[in-house]
Amino acid sequence: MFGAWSVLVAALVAVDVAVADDTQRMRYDGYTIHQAVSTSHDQLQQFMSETSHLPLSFWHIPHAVNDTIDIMVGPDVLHDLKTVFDKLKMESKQVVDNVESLFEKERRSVHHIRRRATPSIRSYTLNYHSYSEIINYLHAVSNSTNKSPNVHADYFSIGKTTQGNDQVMIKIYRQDGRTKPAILIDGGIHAREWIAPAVVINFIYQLAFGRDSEINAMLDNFDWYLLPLVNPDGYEYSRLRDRSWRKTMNVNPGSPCKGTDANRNFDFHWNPYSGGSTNPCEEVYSGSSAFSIPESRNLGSFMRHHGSSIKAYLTFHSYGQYFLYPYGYSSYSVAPDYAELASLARTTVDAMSNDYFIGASGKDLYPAAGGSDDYAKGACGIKYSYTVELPPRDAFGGYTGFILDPSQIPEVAADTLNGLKAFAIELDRRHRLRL
Ligand code: 0X9
Ligand code: ZN
Repeated sequence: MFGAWSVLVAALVAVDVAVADDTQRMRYDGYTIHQAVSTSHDQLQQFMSETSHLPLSFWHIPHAVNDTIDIMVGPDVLHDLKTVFDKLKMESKQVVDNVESLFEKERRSVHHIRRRATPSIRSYTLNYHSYSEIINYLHAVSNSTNKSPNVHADYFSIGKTTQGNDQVMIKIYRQDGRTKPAILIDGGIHAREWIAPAVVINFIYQLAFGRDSEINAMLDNFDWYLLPLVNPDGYEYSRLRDRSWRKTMNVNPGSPCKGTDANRNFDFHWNPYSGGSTNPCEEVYSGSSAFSIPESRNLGSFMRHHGSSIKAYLTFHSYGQYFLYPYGYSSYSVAPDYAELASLARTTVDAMSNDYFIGASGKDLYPAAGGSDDYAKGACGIKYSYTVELPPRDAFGGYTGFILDPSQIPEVAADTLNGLKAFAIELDRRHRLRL
């Protein structure tokens, strides 16, 4: 235990130094966020095409008619954006007056909690952490659980990212001589959605050290594969250089822009023209081909190799409070067994106090091809595959989109844990009945 603590303290010092180097950080002084509502499909489509040439950052892509569109815009482009709003007679309001202050407030909060933290494994669950701290945490979890008689945590890499970082997974299981089905959970495909890895880190803690009857049942009935950070390169870039970064960090030959949207790059009905892009400078760039980047390729090959034992896959994103099931590759493609997926989602959401919208990715929301959820189900036969968009929902009614203060982590994690407990109980019931 002492060993794990000293690793932890060393890591905290190293990261503080990195955070102190602010010289190359992208600043968002004078950037504003606007929330608009579209009242028809036509208007939404027209809006997307009229703004396609503008350098906007969509924090919340319009999911449906009457859903909000959250857009971050720089001071130089604000006039052009407002012209489009006026032209299409769309109502909008400015919900953030200075994005840089929002980011700065979060940085201060992270720093403050870090300084007050007493080094312990639990302290990792209460804040956002660097990639190297997350690695140390997973090491510490596996070192301590492996001393207990029957709960094990095996730490391994599923492969390396473009920048040579390991995509680190931990398998948590109870060794009792039974062969069990497995559940795969990941977070952090999108760099800026920090609450997602934080929730997975909290869940790892509960599985490894929580001992209530539901956690015990979760370990009696399933093996758990947990990958808290699918995209460590992008995550580090969002921590140290650009808080709004979504993609991976690969170089795109012939383009000045880096990165691929890993959730557009999986090899199942891959199609940049469906919710993705062929332009490397866009946030939803689908890559030069399916599985062109290692982040999605490695995760995909893990799913393929373990597909027959994995019964469920949950991939955590943010934000909006959606519990989505496949398929997402087009608006016309709902999984044939969608009713079973929807009812398991209903059981899960009923156990949570935050209200989640349940729906089919492509049909009920927006089509986006190349997602990890579609690949898990369509190419690997993982029946229960979901994308979970974590809180907040009303992003600007007190919360601020991806910028969820670290003091909110415990509440979101505890609510998600209640959902996961109900999910595992119901999945086990169906498994036993061979449903
Ligand atoms: O667009 C995405 O990749 C996800 N939403 S997010 O705001 N976190 O970016 C939703 C993915 C849903 N699944 C598929 N379209 N396959
Ligand atoms: Zn996402």
